[in-house]
Amino acid sequence: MLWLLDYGAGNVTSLANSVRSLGYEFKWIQTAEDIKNADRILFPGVGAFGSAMEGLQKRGFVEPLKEYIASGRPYMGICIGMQALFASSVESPDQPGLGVIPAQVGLFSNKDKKVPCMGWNGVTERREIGQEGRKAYGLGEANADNSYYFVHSYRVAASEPGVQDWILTMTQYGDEQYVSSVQKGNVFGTQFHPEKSGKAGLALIDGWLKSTDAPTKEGGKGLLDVSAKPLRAQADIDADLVRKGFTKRIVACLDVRANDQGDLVVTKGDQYDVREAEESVTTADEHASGAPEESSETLPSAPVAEPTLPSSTVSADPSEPPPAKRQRQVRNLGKPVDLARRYYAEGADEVAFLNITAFRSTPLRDQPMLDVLRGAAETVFVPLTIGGGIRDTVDPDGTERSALEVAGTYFRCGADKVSIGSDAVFAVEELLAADGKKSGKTGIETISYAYGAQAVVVSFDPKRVYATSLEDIPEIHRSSAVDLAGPLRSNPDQKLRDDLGPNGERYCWYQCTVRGGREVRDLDVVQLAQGVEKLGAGEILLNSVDKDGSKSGFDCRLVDLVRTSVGIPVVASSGAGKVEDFSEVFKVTDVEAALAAGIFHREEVPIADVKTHLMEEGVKVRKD
Ligand code: 1PR
Repeated sequence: MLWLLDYGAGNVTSLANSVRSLGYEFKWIQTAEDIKNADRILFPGVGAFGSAMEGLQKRGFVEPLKEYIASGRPYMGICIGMQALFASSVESPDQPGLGVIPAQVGLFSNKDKKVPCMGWNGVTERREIGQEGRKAYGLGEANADNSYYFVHSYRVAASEPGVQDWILTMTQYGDEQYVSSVQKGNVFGTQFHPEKSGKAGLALIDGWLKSTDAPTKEGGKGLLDVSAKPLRAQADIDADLVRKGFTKRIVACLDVRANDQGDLVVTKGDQYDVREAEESVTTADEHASGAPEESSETLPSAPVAEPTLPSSTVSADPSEPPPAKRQRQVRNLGKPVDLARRYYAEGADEVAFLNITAFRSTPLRDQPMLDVLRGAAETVFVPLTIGGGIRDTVDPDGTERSALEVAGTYFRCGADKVSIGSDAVFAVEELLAADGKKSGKTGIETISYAYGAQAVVVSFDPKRVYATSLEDIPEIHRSSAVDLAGPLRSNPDQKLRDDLGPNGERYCWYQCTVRGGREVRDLDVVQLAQGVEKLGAGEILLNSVDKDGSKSGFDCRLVDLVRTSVGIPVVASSGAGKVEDFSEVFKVTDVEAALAAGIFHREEVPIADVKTHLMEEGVKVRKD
């Protein structure tokens, strides 16, 4: 029997799903006694080193775990589950680790790179472990360019003395080489998340499960020990790491909402208007099932047509069903779980769900959306983000639900990150009003504290406000204004096509909106970006109301503006129409990821074509 260790933080559902998908059963460790009796243990740690060790201590698991490992039975640790093996971590210096590996976990330098490190990277073996060793650890063929998903700020430097005879694989991020997996005797640990690393990750878990199948308490079959194999030449390792390297991510985004028949569908707007251009007749039955009470798809500039009732159908008899009416239907581009599975199979590096009907009720009562997430997490083994309605809410019965509670529910259903929209704008407004003093109470802060910054994405929905001269822009927003015929901030030599306003305006500033673009606020996109970074967000999903659904390419000036304003990763979104749009945004800006919706939903541009094009253009991407 396989035992999974859950110390109560983060997304352990994904690992459970991946183990199930490989045909293995498991039990959750509940007591110290379970550890004593376990045959093999998988520890999927998420979050911070200190809270993980505290969680183990509180449950009385520390000593039993040390004894278990010393007994020679197989142990696999993931992320914090690997870091917990070390003596200590600079993340929580007063909190000792399990001390199995006599070395310390350190912090990435952010001089030449973004921290947290979030994305796909290659690994290369430290020793000559041969085909047999690669098979035992599910590492694939010798020259396989497998990438794995990493999310972390702390790492073990490859030069750390105490870890030398433990290093199984190494990875490079910026100019640092660090330990991406360890192995010695019965112990195996990965810094990356195999349960979120697509087919390569599943193969790795499968390798460990197969090679530790039916072990005995005395060690049994256990694991192949490769820790004494001869070292590879450092020059070969260096060359391998440079060739593999950190990749740019391609994200598929699904805007999900209830249509007029009450079904959850994937929809897609142009400038956030998700209804068809033409009116059509909605039947009486469809009306009866109820359209959302309030939804975010209606922009002031694109009002939904008022229902018009043909006079011949109007009846005064209340016993008759309500008459048919004409209105613009919500665009239906497919079922959320089916589409998410398709994108996973096609090689998407991440999948994001934005619940755009979330205003109408509290997200925790939205069972269909939670089911979508659970359904997707069962078979989609890349990171999943969920957004929409993540804020403090009150149920109709008066029960208060915090943003943290909403996020926690999503994580337990299989989400890896939550995306906060409107609430982030309000939080930054409060922050500015308080002269930059944090309250500690906003959703960003509470979720980031409990689950780590990497779990908190903020989704921006800015709109351009055009001006013919800089003086026409309010002074407070002038420093973040953009010259639409000028160069990029990050790269003044970069030639970019002019992108003037509808009346030839040369400048614009980017104004933040809330409630799906319906309401503008007196906040610019740089204020928002710097504010959410200060509050503890780990990533920015940068939409553009102007570009959404336009297929005219990403707003590279907007992407560059935000990218150069913060140190956290940014995902460029809105406007992708062809493969060249992706190479443009990656080449002219320093953005970490690019997201598209419409072209993927309508099968106009396959994800594989985007990746092939990027590889041809010399942009590193994950090969599936
Ligand atoms: O404010 O925390 O409840 O979050 C609501 C979330 O829902 C926000 O992240 C907001 O961006 C999103 N949202 C609200 N209304 C809409 C709408 O379309 N009516 N969708 C909406 C925003 C934009 C992107 C889209 C890209 C790429 N959709 O998600 O996927 O623009 O599209 P493209 O490649 O087709 O151009 P809260």
